[in-house]
Amino acid sequence: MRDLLQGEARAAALHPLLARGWAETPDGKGIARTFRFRDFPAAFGWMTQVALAAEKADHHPDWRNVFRTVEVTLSTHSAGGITRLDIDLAGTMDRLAGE
Ligand code: H2B
Repeated sequence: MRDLLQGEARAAALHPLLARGWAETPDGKGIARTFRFRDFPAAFGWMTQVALAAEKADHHPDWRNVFRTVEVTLSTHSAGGITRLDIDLAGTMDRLAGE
């Protein structure tokens, strides 16, 4: 789970996320997406749900909330790049956002 994804495996794992609005960060070590919600309670409620899932997985997002937007970057810091943990957490975030 914490092994760096590289080459074909990385491309295949990223493909569906890129189609849903995620993008690779300029340094190639993470994936990023900005989520927009109806209002602040919706944004913060989603963050709370994600926080519980992240803690359970022992894998945590880098994120920034401004009113009803949440900017997210996912990277496995200990591995120095993208692992299955980031792919899975991105999927959880999308699902909890109703996508
Ligand atoms: N989250 C992320 N995104 N990257 C990590 O390397 C990481 C983490 N490491 N959450 C975990 C916690 C580590 O610090 C604990 C001790 O397992």
